[in-house]
Formats: sequence, C-alpha cells, structure tokens
Amino acid sequence: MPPGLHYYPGHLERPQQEALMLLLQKVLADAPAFQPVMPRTGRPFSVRMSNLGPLGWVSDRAGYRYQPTHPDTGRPWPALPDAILAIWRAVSHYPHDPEACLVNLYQGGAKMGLHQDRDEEEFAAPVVSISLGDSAIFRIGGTERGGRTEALKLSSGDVLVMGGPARLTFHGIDRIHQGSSTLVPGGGRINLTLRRVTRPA
Ligand code: MD6
Ligand code: FE
Repeated sequence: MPPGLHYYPGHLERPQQEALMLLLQKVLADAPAFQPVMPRTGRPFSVRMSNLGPLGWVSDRAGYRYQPTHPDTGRPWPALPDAILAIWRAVSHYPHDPEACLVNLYQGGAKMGLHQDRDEEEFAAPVVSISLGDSAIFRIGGTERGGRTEALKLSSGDVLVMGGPARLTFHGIDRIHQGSSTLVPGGGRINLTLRRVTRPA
C-alpha cells in the first residue's frame, strides 16, 4: 500500500449497505444522476453522477468545478446524510466535515480513466471513498502520470482513504464485475467520494 492510502475492506456490513442504498434512492430522486461531459470536447463520461452536500463536483464543456446547485434542476444538492458523515468522521482523521459527496453511478460497461482529484483547495484533507454494489478493479499509481500502477479490487462495503502522500496520486476504475452484487437495484456499482473542498478558516 502506498503511504497515505488506507483500505478498510468490509467497513460496512450488508445491513448498513442496504440502509445507505435506501437513503441514496431517496436523495437521487431529488438530485437525479446527470451526464457529465469532458471539458472542451464534450465527450460524455461513461459514469453518471450526482452529489450531496453544500458543494457538488461537475464537469461540462466549460471545465471541472464545484458548484452549490444541480446542473439540470438548478436546485441545491441534497444534504449529506448523517450515516455518510459518520463514515468520514470515523476514518478521515480530519477535524472538519466534508463539503462534497460525489455519487458515481456505474452501469453497463462504465469505467473511469486515470485521474487526480485536484479541484479542491484543501489537500490536507483526505478523500474518502465508499463502494457499493458490483465490485470494481481500482488502479492506483503515483503522483506523476505514466508511472507504475497497482490494482486493488473494491467490493461492496469497502472504504478507501487517500490522504497524505496518496492524496494526489493518479487512480481510476479499470472495470466493473457486472452481476457480482445484488445490492444496487437493477445492478451496477455506486461509489461515493467525500471531500473537503474549501480550506477551513
Ligand atoms: C471510484 N473513485 O471508485 C472512483 N477518488 O469509482 C475515485 O475516483 C476516488 O476512490 C479519490 C479517492 C478515492 C477514490
Ligand atoms: Fe478520484
């Protein structure tokens, strides 16, 4: 494990995963998944996204950014549920709450290319990721593009924390093992990434 990468396999037991899923279905009714596209080219991502919390991450032709409202509905993102905040408080070792929870929805052959999470102002806070549903092959490398990478299988209920020297490492999702979990209605994988965006005063 690279320093600063902390993996908590099975951090959430099945009943907690089911409770989270029910919560997510409710909040996603209010903030439906949108289709992000790549800056400039407008090429669609294969994942769909939504957000919870005061700020949400969006990508469109104009670029990547955090914004307080849903790009399609114009409404504020739904509040971050306590059950999700509790996970951040348990594993982040960071004294302030997250401001953004990006919800990534993987269905069909969706995957995510290698990227760094660097649209935040506060890199002292880790990124906490929660996996639900089908298992995925997560790839992680170093802080330079093109370096050596390693694969890690993320299954439903797993929590991954990227902090310290791992905070700005390149990572992505190579593939999803479709049908490997019954958690998500209709199948697929949901990944939640919790982030502190602004630097606390
Ligand atoms: C995913 N995760 O697991 C994509 N980013 O679907 C991420 O992009 C990610 O898992 C930062 C920290 C942890 C992550
Ligand atoms: Fe990421």
